Amino acid sequence: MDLADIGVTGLATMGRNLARNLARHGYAVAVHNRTAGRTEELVAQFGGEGTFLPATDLKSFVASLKRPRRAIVMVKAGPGTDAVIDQLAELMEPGDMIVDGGNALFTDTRRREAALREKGIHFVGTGISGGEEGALHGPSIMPGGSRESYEALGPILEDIAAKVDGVPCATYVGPDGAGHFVKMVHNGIEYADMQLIAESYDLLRQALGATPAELAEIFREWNAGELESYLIEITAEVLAHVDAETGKPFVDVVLDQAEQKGTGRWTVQSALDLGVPVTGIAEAVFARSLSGHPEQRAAARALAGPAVSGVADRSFVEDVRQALYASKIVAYAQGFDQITAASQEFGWDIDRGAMATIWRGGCIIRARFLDRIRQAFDADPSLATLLVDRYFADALALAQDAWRRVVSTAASIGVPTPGFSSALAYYDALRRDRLPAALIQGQRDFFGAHTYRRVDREGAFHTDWSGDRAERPA
Ligand code: NBP
Repeated sequence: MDLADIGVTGLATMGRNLARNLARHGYAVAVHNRTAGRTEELVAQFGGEGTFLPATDLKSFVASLKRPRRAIVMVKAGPGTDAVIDQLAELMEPGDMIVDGGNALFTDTRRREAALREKGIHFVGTGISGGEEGALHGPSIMPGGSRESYEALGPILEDIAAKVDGVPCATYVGPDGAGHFVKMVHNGIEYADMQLIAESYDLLRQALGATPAELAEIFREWNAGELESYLIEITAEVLAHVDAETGKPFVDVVLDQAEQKGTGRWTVQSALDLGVPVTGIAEAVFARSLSGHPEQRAAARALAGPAVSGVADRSFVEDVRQALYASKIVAYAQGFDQITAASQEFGWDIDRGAMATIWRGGCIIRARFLDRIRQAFDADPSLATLLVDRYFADALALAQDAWRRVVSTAASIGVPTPGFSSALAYYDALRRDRLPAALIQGQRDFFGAHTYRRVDREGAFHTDWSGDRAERPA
């Protein structure tokens, strides 16, 4: 019997398209789904695209794979993933590989990898971005796990991944949960990027009184410059779209409550644990949460606000473009800081330039700008922050006046721009010679004897605030 090069179990949107992508690249693909109907449907509809080996149960699925076996799990993240992995592990042998291509939480991936390593099975937690289109035509792929497993899997993953300038958007990320961690941060950055674009739209609409169709044109123009990206491109499409039923702009008939599946929230939770200020991502997650509280918003509608609107002229468009670019640089810099911190914490040794390289195509945050990030990390792999790379430092210097005008205009006309404002605050805080954290240290020592360090001497100190206010070494 002919055996499959690789298998996919879980044939909903993502798994089905990934299996088709593999088959289209000439791999014989074993396919399986808990509910057999999906497997039959795949083979009936797309069987002509390549070689599919359908299986009705996991035992025959595993039996149809070449050794060492490579099985990709594409099921809903959570308990379902555990159930499928456990069943596969029972059927597999040392040296075999289980690839989890779902959006698993990286700590779950670390746990699963450790458990399977005991059995000699390679567990490869893999981030896959690009949605259903990406899965079919070339996603960005972020595999973790052992280096050894990448030797067997890498060539296939690189084959089916998106390509930019001939370079595949897939590479080895690092051990155990590194792949899923990087995918999580990718999604967090996606949240921040979307929020910044949404703020640009809102501000221009309020300050200029521009229509969605006019704004679509502005985003189209922006997409021809340094902001060129998939998210700007689709923003123009969404803004230009007209609702067939009402004839109104689509964006005006959609409920203004943004959904979230959880990867943005995970990114912020992990950033809090790691002590990395990912303010852009956090503001984006919170902005979605705020939008989802209609009762509070209805109650607050009567609160006072400024009586001005339509205050800007056309030069404001360029100001907002600059503010968007500068805030975006900050959001990406913060995301890369989070990757750096986790890489150190978990000993992953992640190559940040390589991550920027595999995000250039296939994924949702693909953008021209990622090439600049790759160049920055290639030039200095130990870069303290992306903001100080020459290209980005110059871009921020060029943008900062406009950025400040945008934030102050937004505040004066009462349009919320948490993304722009917090990015600017982060930029200014990082630049500061002295931060008010010194005062906070004093407060902490006052009420809790938490001690402080001095600028002029080594060691920790405490002041006897309730007594003679003398300072003593702690
Ligand atoms: P879903 O996330 O909707 O999951 C549906 C699949 O999971 C079906 O094949 C279903 O089988 C299977 N499944 C479930 Br639910 N519980 C199971 C269990 N206990 N045992 C076995 N199978 C089980 O599918 P998707 O949207 O294709 O996404 C797959 C993965 O890829 C997810 O982790 C998702 O987060 C991730 N992802 C999705 C996207 C995207 O754009 N959709 C992008 C990137 C990553 P059934 O047919 O028998 O119900």
